[in-house]
Amino acid sequence: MRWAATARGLVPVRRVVRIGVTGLARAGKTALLTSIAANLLAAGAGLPALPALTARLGGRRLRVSAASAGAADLPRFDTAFHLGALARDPPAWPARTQALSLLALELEIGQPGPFAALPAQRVRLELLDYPGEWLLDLPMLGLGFGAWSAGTLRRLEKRREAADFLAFLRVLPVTAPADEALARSGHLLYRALLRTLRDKAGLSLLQPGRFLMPPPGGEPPWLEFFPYPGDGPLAALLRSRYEAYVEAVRTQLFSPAFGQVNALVVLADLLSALHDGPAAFADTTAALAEVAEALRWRGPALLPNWLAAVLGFGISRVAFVASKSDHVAERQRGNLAALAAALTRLPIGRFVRTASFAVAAVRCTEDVVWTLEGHPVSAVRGRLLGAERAGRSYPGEVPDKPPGPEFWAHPFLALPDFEPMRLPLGGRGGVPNVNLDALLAFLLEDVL
Ligand SMILES: Nc1nc2c(ncn2[C@@H]2O[C@H](COP(=O)(O)OP(=O)(O)OP(=O)(O)O)[C@@H](O)[C@H]2O)c(=O)[nH]1
Ligand SMILES: [Mg+2]
Repeated sequence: MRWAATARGLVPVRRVVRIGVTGLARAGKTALLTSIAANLLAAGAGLPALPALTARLGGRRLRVSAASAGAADLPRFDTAFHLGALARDPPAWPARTQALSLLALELEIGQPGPFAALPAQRVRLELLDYPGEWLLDLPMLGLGFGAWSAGTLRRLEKRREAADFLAFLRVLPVTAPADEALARSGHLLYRALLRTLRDKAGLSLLQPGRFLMPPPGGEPPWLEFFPYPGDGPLAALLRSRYEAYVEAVRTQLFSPAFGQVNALVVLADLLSALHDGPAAFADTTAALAEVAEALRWRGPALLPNWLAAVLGFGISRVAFVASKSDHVAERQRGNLAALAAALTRLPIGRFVRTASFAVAAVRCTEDVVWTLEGHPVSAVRGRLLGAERAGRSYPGEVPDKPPGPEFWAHPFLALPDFEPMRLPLGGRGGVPNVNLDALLAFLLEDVL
């Protein structure tokens, strides 16, 4: 712990720990932030909400309170609103996140045993809720316009939804003029295509993310580009816009107001990807691998990981988290965490601590043993959204590494939409979860 000399004598310096919660769209980020806030507040009130974290404290006192958003020019994460919705009868899940927001908590951690009379360590814990679409802008940081266009077009060639956009590209000569109307038509076609691929085809690996979820404060004119394999004045115009885009992403990521996170959580709904079939699984895992790769090899203009670590800033911890693990029973969750680690090829570097977890931020089910065709299986039981009574679900075995063709021959059965359990004390008693305490103990290890 660091100390500062003040008029009151030596007092501990308040540390700021900033954690970015990222993940593909609908992966469960907002639910995770809500649950972290509710459970930390409950643990701070002495309730047994986060046993692994409390054990890590080894008897030291923990106090938690909501902190003011401070001077940060970021919208505040509305914990009361989200928790209120979860605590309603019937409970409601969060709506889709439209913009970045910040959750700030004040932690006071008492000194150990003989030093208990000394002032507590104070930590301002900040968590950022990112729109899912933005995560895939990270891999673009390391790519030039040509390579990005080529990679993107290769993926699009396989999609019939891309027919109109690809037809537009086919009639464009390689040396097309730098014409604003052309740039605009191409951009609008490409942007509409991204929306279709997200909303109708359920794809994740869609770039640039800010085309789907624009940044706050209006759209800058340089947003108007699209992937284009040409090599003339139009290509030069689009390249300059692409570079301005990438620069803006980079600046936002490292500006104190916007990014500059110490730790990153990358959430992925791997169970839904397994359920949706080989194409959806390939799309999700390619997106995840691209993100892990972007964290591994930072672009040349960024500080290398080791230098950032030496200078004491930059991302020092990354947790890859398979979300919604309450869809499967405890026996399967180890496999789920192992699958997340295999897909991201952990560890990702010498100076970044990495780990994978299978978490349910808002646990909707309990484990039960079910006899299926004469054999006992570990299943789960919970109330389906809108249903009167609880039902059982056994989605099947979770693979611990990327599955081969034999897995897809017997695909994952059911992945129903569960309703959150009724919250104890209207949310003040915390939110039932799976493994949230282990995730927090990892993220906060440096201050614990
Ligand atoms: N069973 C279960 N379902 C969950 C859990 N967390 C989230 N979900 C489901 O996943 C949906 C999306 O969760 P969100 O927290 O809104 O996801 P998000 O990542 O913030 O989504 P965007 O803001 O759209 O990117 C919810 O509406 C729930 O249906 C969980 O812990 N368990
Ligand atoms: Mg959200």
